[in-house]
Parts: sequence; structure tokens; C-alpha cells
Amino acid sequence: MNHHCILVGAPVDSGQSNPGCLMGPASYRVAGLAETLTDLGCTVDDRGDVAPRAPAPVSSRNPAVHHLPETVEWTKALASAGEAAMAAGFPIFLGGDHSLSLGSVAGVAAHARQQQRPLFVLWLDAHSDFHTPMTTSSGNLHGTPMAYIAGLGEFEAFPPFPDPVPTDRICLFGIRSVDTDERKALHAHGITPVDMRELDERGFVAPLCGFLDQVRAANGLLHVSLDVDFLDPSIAPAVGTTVPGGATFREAHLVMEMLHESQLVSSLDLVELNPFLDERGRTAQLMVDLTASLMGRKVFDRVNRTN
Ligand code: 5AB
Ligand code: MN
Ligand code: MN
Ligand code: MN
Repeated sequence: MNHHCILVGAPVDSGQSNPGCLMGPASYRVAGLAETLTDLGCTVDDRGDVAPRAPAPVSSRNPAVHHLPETVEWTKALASAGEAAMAAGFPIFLGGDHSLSLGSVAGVAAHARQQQRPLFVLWLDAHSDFHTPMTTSSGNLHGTPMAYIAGLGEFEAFPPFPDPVPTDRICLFGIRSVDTDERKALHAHGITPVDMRELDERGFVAPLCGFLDQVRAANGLLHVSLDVDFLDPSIAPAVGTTVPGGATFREAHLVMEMLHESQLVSSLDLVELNPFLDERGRTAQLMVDLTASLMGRKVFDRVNRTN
């Protein structure tokens, strides 16, 4: 795992309707993300916030879709920032709503293609984000990045995804809210999310290890996208789309600790933090602490366990 962290600020909030996500990057900086990483022995290059170009006038065939032009420009800008950051170290994309992953993962995928390494995606989220701009009824494009990454459906004015990630390299983890059209598309493409019901029954370790084994066997790159609503709302209130029954404090840290031990993660999104909804910065702080666990913070040095 590369310990040269590149912070890429992505103050995107065009992908949903609740203003506030644009304050996310500032909130992570105030919560001391860079200092925390430095204390862990990482080097940190904070590249500031990405600035998209002025939007071109494009419209969607689905009248519900809003802010398409802005989201398209964010996607292009973040794809190029992401590709450049991958070449330099370990990118951490500071969101911003989840539509930023349309761009961050496109940049990561372009780098993976150039390196001839297969890309795997771990999606830590309450939602499957498997709509296309044609199927979304909310019109919120933060519900679409997973379908874009998988190369599915019609994405109108967006650039074609560089190298779509085959569905067997995608793990949707922590899922507990899926719309009817998403469910149909997931079935049609043979994706079975690791939902909260499965995690209740089997625990977090076995399903995550199974996926990590696949990444290791393929010598893959692994992109992790951490949506705040993966976490239970009782510990992470600062998100517009809370869903009860999420990961607990320890379950979330365990996931990050296991990811650290695997040494397989090559890029990370921190998405959907809405600081306006936070309680004295606790959600921002938790996201920083989870990132610290991913980068190796531990209370006690134990023998490396990967299985
Ligand atoms: B998030 C919903 N499926 O399409 C929709 O927070 C929610 O990035 C999407 O996971 C949630 O609006 C998107 C109802
Ligand atoms: Mn999401
Ligand atoms: Mn979500
Ligand atoms: Mn959300």
C-alpha cells in the first residue's frame, strides 16, 4: 500500500438536493485529516479543491434529472485529477456527494488500464447506487455511479467510462436500501450485494475476506468508496440519506483495519458528508478516524492476519 497520500478536494453537491456536501472537504481539513495521516508516518500532498469548468448546456431525456451539466463537468475534472493522483500516490477523494465517484473512479480506472492491472471496487454504502440517468426517479445523480462504473445503461452527456469494471469485481457492502429498478438491474447483471441481512447472519469478516482474496489472487488494484450512510445514523448523523441499521462503530473500524492488513487498497473516496447536518463535527471526526484505521492506526501491534 502506498503511504504517499494525495488529498483531492471534491466539493460536489450537484448530485443530490440537500445543500451542504460542498463543505465536506473543508470539514475533513478542520478535523485534521492531513495531520492524522502525517502522525501515522504517511506523507501528504493536499492538492486543494478541484475546480470544474463552466457547464455546457446539456439536458436529460429524463425530466427528473437535475444538475446534469454541472455533474458532467465534475466527472471530467475529477477523472483527470484522479488519474494524475493515482500516478503519484494514494488518492483520497474528499467529498462531496457520491456523484463525485463518477469521476474519481473513472480516473482510477484509466490508470488501472494503463498499468494493465484489473480494478476492483468495494462500495461501502446503505444504497446500491445502481440507477442510470434513465431509471432514477429522484433525479439525484449520486444514486448512479455504480452503474456508470460497471459500464451499464445510458449515461447521456457523460464521457464513456474508460474501462468498465466487470460485475464480478464489484462488491456492494452494507446495503439496506435498493429501489425497484436498481434491484432489477442488479439481478440482470448477476450482482448480489452483501446486504445488512447477510452481514447480520455471517458477520463482517467472512464476506470481506472472500472479496479481498479475489483481489489478491488477481493482483488487482482496489478502490474503496466509503459513503457516510454505510454507518449507522446514531454514530454518523451528518448525511442527507440516513437509513437505520448501518454498520456500528466497531464494525466500521474492523472493515478498515482488515483493509489495512490486506495492503490491497489503492484509492479511497470519502463521500456524502454534509457538515451542516453534523453534531459538533463528530461525523467528520469518525470519517477521519476510519481513514486512520485504513492507513494503519492501531492500539496494539498484532500478527498480520489476512484470512
Ligand atoms: B447515495 C435513492 N436510491 O436514487 C435515489 O447516498 C437514494 O450516494 C440514492 O448512496 C442514495 O434517490 C445515493 C432513493
Ligand atoms: Mn452512495
Ligand atoms: Mn448511500
Ligand atoms: Mn447519501
